[in-house]
Amino acid sequence: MRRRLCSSTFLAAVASLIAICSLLLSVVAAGESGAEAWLRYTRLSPEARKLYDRLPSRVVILGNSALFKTAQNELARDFTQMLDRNLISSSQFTPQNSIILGTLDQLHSLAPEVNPPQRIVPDGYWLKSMRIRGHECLIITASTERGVLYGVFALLSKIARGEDFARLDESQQPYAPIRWVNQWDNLDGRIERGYGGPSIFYTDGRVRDDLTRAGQYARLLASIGINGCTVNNVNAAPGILENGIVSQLRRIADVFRPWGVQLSLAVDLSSPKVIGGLDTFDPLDPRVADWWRKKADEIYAQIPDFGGFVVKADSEGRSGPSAYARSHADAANVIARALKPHGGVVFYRAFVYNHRLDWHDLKNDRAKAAYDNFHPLDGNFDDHAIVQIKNGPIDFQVREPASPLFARLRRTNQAIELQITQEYTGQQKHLCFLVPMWKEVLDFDMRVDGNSTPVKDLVSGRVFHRPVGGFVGVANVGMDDNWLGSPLSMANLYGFGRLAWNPNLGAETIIDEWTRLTFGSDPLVVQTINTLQLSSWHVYESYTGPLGAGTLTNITGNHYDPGPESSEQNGWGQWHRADHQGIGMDRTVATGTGFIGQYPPEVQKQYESLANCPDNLLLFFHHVPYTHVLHSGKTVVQHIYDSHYEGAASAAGFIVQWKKLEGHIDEERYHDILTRFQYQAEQAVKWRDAICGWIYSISRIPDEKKRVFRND
Ligand code: GCV
Repeated sequence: MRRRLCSSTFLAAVASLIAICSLLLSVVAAGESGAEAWLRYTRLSPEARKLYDRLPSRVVILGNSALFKTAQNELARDFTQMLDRNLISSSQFTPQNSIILGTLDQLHSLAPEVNPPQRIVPDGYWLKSMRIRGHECLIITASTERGVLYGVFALLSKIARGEDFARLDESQQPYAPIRWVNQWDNLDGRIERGYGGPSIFYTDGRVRDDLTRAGQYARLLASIGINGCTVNNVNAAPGILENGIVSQLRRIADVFRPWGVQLSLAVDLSSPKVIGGLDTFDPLDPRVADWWRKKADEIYAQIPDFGGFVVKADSEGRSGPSAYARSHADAANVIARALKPHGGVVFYRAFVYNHRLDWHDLKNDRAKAAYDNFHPLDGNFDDHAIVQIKNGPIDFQVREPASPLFARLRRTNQAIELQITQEYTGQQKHLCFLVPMWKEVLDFDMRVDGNSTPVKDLVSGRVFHRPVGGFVGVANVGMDDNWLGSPLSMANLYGFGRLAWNPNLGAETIIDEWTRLTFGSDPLVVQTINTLQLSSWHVYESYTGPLGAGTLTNITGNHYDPGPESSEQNGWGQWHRADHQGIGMDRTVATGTGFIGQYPPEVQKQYESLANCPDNLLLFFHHVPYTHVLHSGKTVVQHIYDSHYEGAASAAGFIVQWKKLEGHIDEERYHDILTRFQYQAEQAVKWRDAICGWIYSISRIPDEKKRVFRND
């Protein structure tokens, strides 16, 4: 009997051991949805935890605002998660080892000897290990409360990535004050060009009751230093400014505020007429100015930290100042003046063009529109207005040169608009890490007045000493667990934030941080994912649009499938001008549209001559015969064939590389991403065959490697 009991106890113990093991296994196997993005803060191994043994367990919070509470909670929660340590919080410094959170002013009253090595600008922070009254302290300080929160996130990121720091003395400053995202959400809950599910803000014409996701989004944004979010589509419904909606929007601002994210709104210029009951929206009419003033006052009464407005006017059918023969500066200024007393700003988009261009006229060129519309107005915009300029002169294509307008606004605030949502770059179904592309634009030297003037210094206001400027990213996250629809695409949101904070960071550094935070630090995982991400833009470009050919995608439809013929013979102006003799837009000053003349002289020189123009932008600037020989020694047509075959092969290679990670990351994300790569590889073949077949059918020049046969 005793023996039987023993053996049954033993069996029960084994059974429960198996149950525990399978539970543990299922924890690993169940995987992750991606909802935590780069803020997973998983438990570090005992060995890795040792690195942080010397960090104090006591945290002193010198302020008591909502932002400080956020910082304190974030620190406490993530210390527990990562280090299995419970921090003891206090609002008083008593002499013992402590982590101290406070603004510089607060800190000075505690320890006047604490002096940062340089001035800390708003939102910047300083992490400093030092002895205070004989005790080891780690100070997280800043000139503003938001900066302290950013400092906390910086410390947590270091720990999550296993960075070995014994002592810290690091100050970080943002490159520019504007680091915002735009969401193109509609009140009905749909998102224009959103690929991550419905809106996290709205459903059925109203603000959602449950704004948990909006709060989590603000946390993600704050963790990478983003300080503003425009919560509705730039194709704005005038109704967004109705009183009933503004009081609902206030709830979004309330969940943003603890994270230091300011809410802003896209507005339609005709609002004074459409919802305001006036018979005009003429920006120079005093009644219109009065309407905007009162509207701003009303909003600030409800949302005291409101950021401002974004305006898309006279573009793609939107109303605009042209209705009253007024200028864009008139339109921007009437709104800027309403916002100024409250400290708000208006972003006026330079994305203004005629979408009914006559395509028969070879001199017409949509690329010229932003400069033509805004350069003559330089100096006419108020200080509280910022001209928001898309990175390229067309519209977020896979390869465009930097917009010349960046170099041509000397007396106007500007911000660059980058697109995180992958409208023309695979819609989150294809891997396309955009940081290398953005870096090319931000680092592009415009040679203004013959000096080094990279775009990042123009948009941040450094070159022309503008009071404000910066970076705007069109994010379009949605209700999908992983925010953008694909876990790997979140690297673009992370990368945007990191570049907006510091455009001098390398793409390699950014992706390495992101991969470690998102997937952990297994060397195989880090190396594989970094390599995939860093090659992905080039791969996507090679099978969808090599040589700067412009839009080969379905322009009149989904902006996703191949559709090279749809770009031509319509007024949208995303032309590639392919015919039986050659391909490319002639934008030269000598024989073409003259677009190149909008750049400063040294840049003009580079692009105007076929000999100097880089291959990857050749067809953006020149119309050449298919037999034109590139710098690489290949003909244009053969390059197009080869590029598509190489691109499709590389996309297939993504699957092979990814499969090496089986068992190294959680199953859920492993399988999700594997399925995406399998789909991408099929789509790459579809693109390859469509574009190669089309090029062959118009050029009639066979592929030297005899792979292309279609469309005869
Ligand atoms: C919000 C492109 C997009 C539009 C977008 C527009 C813009 O044309 O396809 O969906 O509209 O850009 O940036 O205003």
